[in-house]
Formats: sequence, structure tokens, C-alpha cells
Amino acid sequence: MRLRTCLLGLLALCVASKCSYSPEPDQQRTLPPGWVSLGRVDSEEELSLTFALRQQNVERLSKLVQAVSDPGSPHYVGGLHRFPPTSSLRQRPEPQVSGTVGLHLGVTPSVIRQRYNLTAQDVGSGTTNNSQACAQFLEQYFHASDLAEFMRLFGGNFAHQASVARVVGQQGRGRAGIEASLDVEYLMSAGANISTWVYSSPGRHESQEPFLQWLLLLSNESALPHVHTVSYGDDEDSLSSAYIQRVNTEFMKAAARGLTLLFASGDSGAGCWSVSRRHQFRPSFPASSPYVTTVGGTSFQNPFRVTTEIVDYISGGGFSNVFPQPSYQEEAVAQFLSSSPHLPPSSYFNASGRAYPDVAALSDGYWVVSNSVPIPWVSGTSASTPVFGGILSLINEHRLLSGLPPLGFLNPRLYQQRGAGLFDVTRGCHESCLNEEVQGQGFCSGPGWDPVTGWGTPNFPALLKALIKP
Ligand SMILES: *[C@@H]1O[C@H](CO)[C@@H](O)[C@H](O)[C@H]1NC(C)=O
Ligand SMILES: *[C@@H]1O[C@H](CO)[C@@H](O)[C@H](O)[C@H]1NC(C)=O
Ligand SMILES: *[C@@H]1O[C@H](CO)[C@@H](O)[C@H](O)[C@H]1NC(C)=O
Ligand SMILES: *[C@@H]1O[C@H](CO)[C@@H](O)[C@H](O)[C@H]1NC(C)=O
Ligand SMILES: CC(=O)N[C@H]1CO[C@H](CO)[C@@H](O)[C@@H]1O
Repeated sequence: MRLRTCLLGLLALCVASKCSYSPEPDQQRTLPPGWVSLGRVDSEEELSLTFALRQQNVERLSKLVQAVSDPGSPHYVGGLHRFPPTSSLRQRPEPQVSGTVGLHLGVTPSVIRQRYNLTAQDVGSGTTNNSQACAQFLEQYFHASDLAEFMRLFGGNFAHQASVARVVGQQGRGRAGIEASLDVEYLMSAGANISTWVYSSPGRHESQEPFLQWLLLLSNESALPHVHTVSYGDDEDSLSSAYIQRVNTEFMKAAARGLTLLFASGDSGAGCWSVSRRHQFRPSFPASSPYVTTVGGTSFQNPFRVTTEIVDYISGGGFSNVFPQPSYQEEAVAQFLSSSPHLPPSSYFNASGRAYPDVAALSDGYWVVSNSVPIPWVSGTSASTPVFGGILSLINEHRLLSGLPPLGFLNPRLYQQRGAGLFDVTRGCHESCLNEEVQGQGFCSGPGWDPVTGWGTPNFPALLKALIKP
């Protein structure tokens, strides 16, 4: 999710008494719409700087990740060991309903568990050292009391934990954020009864999420949760390529360590921006990194019944302009491009880029408890990401009980198995530019992988069967 902020993110560099604005070389120098320059930053203002050293042997690291994430490789056995965009997580208007028999009134843990075919037995056993985590940024904090209240209201029919095992980093005081509350509540409802950590990274990187700070926290620990979910992202074009590449190298390291990192695909569909007065779709990062698993969003076809899932029109998806297409997805993407009957004009997207999302889950109409108040109709891929993460944790639980290593970086296997164990979402399109050429429509889902819902949503027993093999 993205949050609007009213801080001015230009960094004034001063040498002796001479100061100059210095956005990174590939950043635009003019203010984007909606921004106002407030003049020079006060000389007493404190800034926190993170220095990330340029990494050597990145090529070798990339080969290593390939080897440890490919089930066919002998090295797959684990143990190796600028300007922020507008807010997206939102409450939608309540859909209209007629007749009430057999209806649910919004997505709760029991709706999630029913749709994804989780039974009362599908919870953490408490006998492994399994754990999962979500990461929070942008001064989003959760309240332990909200989590307890949420579980009291909605956790009646499955074994669960009602408090987090560990908070890494500093939680600020003050009001809880809906994002943070949502992530913790649903990670712990899907990945029920599994020990859960929250990483809290305050501060900003050029007024956006300090992803590097969080990744350095991960790199600094030897024993940490196997699955990490992150519901934050920025437009690819709003970040410098040096920063994107440096963060991506940390993702590669995490993949080499056997961690599973899940990112929300974003809540603006294919997105839209104009470059030299021409419209284009607008990919987002980290969703577009080839070393993370990206989660898109779906809705119920009938919003009040646990029915078939269709595309949630906000589901982020598309093609990176920074990262070339990784080999693991070439075949699936080529198949999509050659078979989709509704392809947007080719000038709108970069068909040679990393395509996302990889998977999806419900993103529409959730109940969240935040600041002691149950809030209905919360929507966004911020919701689908912790749900998918929790389900992968349940699969890790079975793998650990069988003496297997945790799943690690999932994508090569996911594409190799052609989405086995996932419900293929085949109906609906996501949103994009509102102009005559595309009329608000981005890509459309279809059979197999697509850049709207990836391979689809989890059908737990089938996914377990597909992913329990060594
Ligand atoms: C839930 O986890 C606890 C340990 O944290 C364990 O004692 C309990 O048996 C687990 N519940 C189920 C249903 O497996
Ligand atoms: C890394 O871990 C060490 C030992 O626990 C700690 O002293 C240090 O502050 C940590 N560094 C960071 C960047 O978190
Ligand atoms: C398209 O993506 C490739 C990487 O796959 C990149 O090198 C190229 O610059 C991108 N083109 C545009 C117009 O962004
Ligand atoms: C759950 O199982 C039912 C019955 O087999 C099936 O119709 C449904 O599609 C499954 N859910 C998912 C998400 O695949
Ligand atoms: C990663 C993780 O959750 N590790 C835990 C394993 O179990 C020990 C003992 O209970 C905990 O201290 C660790 O945090």
C-alpha cells in the first residue's frame, strides 16, 4: 500500500555555504503535480542516512539463487543458510444486497479459511520452530489489544495465537494504522497458531519506505522467520535505479538464504503515467523484483457469498521497465501474450520485463479491528498478501514436520509446476489509464498465468500436495 505524505523530500546538499538540490541523476528535477516547494530545509533538521556499499559478485549470487530455488538442482535442500504516490488501501462503499440467506457480511478469517479450504486441523502444531513475519513502514503500528479483540471477535473456530511473538525494531506510540492492523490480523488467521514477528522500520528513504533498513535487519540475524510479507510499494519510476538495484541485491541474498518474501502487487491495476505526453502503464517496486513473490487481488463474483473468485479491478500487475524477464517465467508470459484476446497496445508496457504478480488472493471487503473499532470493507492487495503468506507458513509447517527445509524462494518452482494447487482466476480485467486508447482497462485474466492474478489463489489441500514434495 502507499500512503500520501506532506513532507517535502528534496535533500539539500550543502558544502561550505553553497547548497544545491540534488535528486539522484535519473530523477526528474521538476515537482510532480500536487507538490509545493517549502524552501530550504532548516539547518537544524536531523536526517538519518543509510550507507549501502556497492556489492561485488552479484552475478555469482544470482547463479546461486537459481540453484537453491530450482527443485531439480542438487543445491535445493535449504540450509544455505522521491515522491510518494497516493494512498491506496481504502474502504469501499458497501455493496447493495437483497435477501440474506447464507450470506456473509464481508471477509473475515472464517470466510478466508472456508474459501481456501482450510480445516480446523490446518493450523500450526506448536512442535516446530516455524514462524512468519510482516514488515511495517511509514509510521504504521499495530496495537496488541486490537489483535486480541480481533481474535476474540473472529477467531472462534480455529486454534490461533492472540499476540505476536516478537517485535523487531521500534514501534512508535499513538494510533494504530489500518495497514499494520490488517497485516498482523490476517497473517495470524491464515497462518493460524504459528509464531508471528513484526518488523517495524520507522523513518523514511527519501520520504518513502526504508526497505534497506529492514533488509539490513534481516541480514543481521541468523535465525529468523521463514516467510515475510510486505504490503508496501512505490512506483518504479519514483526510485533511483541505484537504490532499486541495491535493494534487489538484498532480495537476492534473502532468496539465497531460503527466505520467502511476499510483496503486494499494488492497488492501481496496471497504473498509468505519461512520458513525453504519451500514456504508459506504471509498474511498481518491489512488486517488480524477480526475487520476490508478488501477490495480486481478487473479489468474490457475488460479494456476499463464498463463491468463485474474479479479478479485483485494483489488482496491481504488469511488466517491469527495470528488470528483464527472469527465465523461470518466460514460457508462461509468452503463452499469455500470444493467447490473450484483450492485449493493450504494445506501447503501454515493456513485454521484455519481469512480469507480475505471481499469485493472488482475496483483496476485497475485509473486516479489520483498528484502535478498538471493527472496520468493514477494507480493500487492497495489502490484504491478499498476508493471507497468502499465512498459507505458505502452513505448508512450511508440514515441510518441517516431514524433515524438509522451508519453501524458500518460491517462483522457479511455482512456474515449473504451472501453478499447481492454485485456483485459476479467469474472469475480469484490472484498471489502467482513463483515456480513449485503453478506456481504463489494463490486462485481463485468462486461463493459466496472467499479469492480473498470476497463477491464481490458494486451494490449500491441493497446494500442500504440490509443495510438500522435496
Ligand atoms: C497450537 O499451538 C500450541 C503451542 O503454541 C499447541 O500446544 C497446540 O496444540 C496447537 N493447537 C493445535 C490445534 O495444533
Ligand atoms: C546487528 O546485531 C548486533 C548483535 O545482535 C547488534 O549489536 C547490532 O546493533 C545489529 N546491527 C543492526 C544494523 O541492527
Ligand atoms: C524495458 O525493459 C528492459 C529490461 O527488461 C529495460 O532495459 C528497458 O530500458 C525498458 N524499456 C523502457 C522503455 O523502459
Ligand atoms: C475449495 O474446494 C472446493 C471443493 O473442492 C472447490 O470447489 C474450490 O474451488 C476450492 N477453493 C479454491 C480456492 O480452489
Ligand atoms: C525464528 C524463530 O522463531 N526462532 C525461535 C525458535 O525457538 C526459540 C525457542 O523457543 C525462539 O527463541 C526463537 O525465536
